[in-house]
Amino acid sequence: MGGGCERGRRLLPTDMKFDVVTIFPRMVEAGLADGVISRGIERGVLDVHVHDLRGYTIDRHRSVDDVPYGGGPGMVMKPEPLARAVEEIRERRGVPDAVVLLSPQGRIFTQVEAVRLSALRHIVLLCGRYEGIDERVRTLVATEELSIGDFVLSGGELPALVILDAVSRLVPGVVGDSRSVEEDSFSRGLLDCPHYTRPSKFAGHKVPEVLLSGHHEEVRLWRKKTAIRRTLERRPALLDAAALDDEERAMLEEIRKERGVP
Ligand code: JEW
Repeated sequence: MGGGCERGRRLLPTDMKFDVVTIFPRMVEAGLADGVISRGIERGVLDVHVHDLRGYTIDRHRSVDDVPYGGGPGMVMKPEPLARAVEEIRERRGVPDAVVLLSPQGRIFTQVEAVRLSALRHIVLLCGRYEGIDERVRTLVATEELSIGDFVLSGGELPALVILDAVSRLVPGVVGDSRSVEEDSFSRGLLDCPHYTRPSKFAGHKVPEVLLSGHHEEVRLWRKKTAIRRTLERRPALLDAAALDDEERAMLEEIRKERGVP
């Protein structure tokens, strides 16, 4: 999906290419069909190819897995189809900047990792299934290994879509209004402030008066303060890592005093 496209009037190359290798291509394609990623593809900014791993098998049964050496339950993904897939991608689409193996053993994917990957031009995502992948894929084919968090999943397809979404929205032109990307809570290192829309009274609960007041400076200060309060209450470790400016540090002090914490 995607590729060179008439953006503006000129024929321009895409800003970022992804290749996803999976035994469930329809599952990945379904995740690309709507939302941010499909918009990026339509605009010619993103180019995503999904490859069916079985297309890179050469045996009659199109096997992608086999029993583990040493015995034990479950199956292990064979190295040859994955290595062949990456080799063909290299030949047809150029040498990628990263070959990412999705796995629970990987480094945890965070917004910092998303920003790093968004500076690359071409990323291959390898999705595993079964009990795991032959170790030689990790050492010979992948350039890095990422996990999306400490929970059990059945395979790498959802992690690949998570990474595609988080990285794509950082590519200029994918998200319509670049202000929403800059203001995203994790880019600032704080949780988001509460949001309200009409009606001004719902189920007996009113929208905070300051948001109806039309005082832009007061609104700005309220949003900042509620964001810091929420971060302190729900994710205090984020505050240690956040680079707070003078105003934000003063607010944090105020909130700590209000709560009676030293
Ligand atoms: C991820 C690829 C391939 C999970 C998260 N979970 C798990 C797990 C699996 C097999 C053996 C041991 C643990 C399932 N699995 C994957 C899970 C990625 C595969 C098989 C994954 N990020 N990435 N949180």
